[in-house]
Amino acid sequence: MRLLANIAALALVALFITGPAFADSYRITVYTADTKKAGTDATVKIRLKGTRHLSRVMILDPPGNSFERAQWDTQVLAIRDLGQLTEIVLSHDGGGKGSGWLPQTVYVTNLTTGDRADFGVSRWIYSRVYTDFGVSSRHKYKKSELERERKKAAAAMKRQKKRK
Ligand SMILES: [Ca+2]
Repeated sequence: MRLLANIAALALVALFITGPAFADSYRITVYTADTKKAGTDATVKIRLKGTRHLSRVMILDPPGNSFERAQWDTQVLAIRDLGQLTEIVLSHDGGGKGSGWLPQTVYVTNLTTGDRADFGVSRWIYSRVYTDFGVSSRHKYKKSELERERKKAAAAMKRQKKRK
């Protein structure tokens, strides 16, 4: 039991050390295609792969009715610096009616460093199928632009909260 307690204590310390203070803000922006039945109400998950780390599988749940046809959705997540992003993995749980989902593009911006990776998706994501996409292009925001992007991200989150 003491060993277990020690492990638990260590885990807590590790959590504290690697916690939000050391995390970067990642803005994830998704555009769902303007195609019949492209939208979904399923619980969408994403995993980010970078040159340094692989994130855990994270639930993407932007405020409001997200991932509808021809709609932009934005969410900001705190994740430790993954290095240069190389890949994303998309999936969903099949929830809701007609859960098939057709995202067109996913932009992932590290709002701390100003690095944006763009992913062309345009492929149907079906229930419990993990589909990975390689980076299509990259962009680096200048310092002045980055400030604007941070404000835009905050505004987008607020707008969506109202829509809910
Ligand atoms: Ca939806």
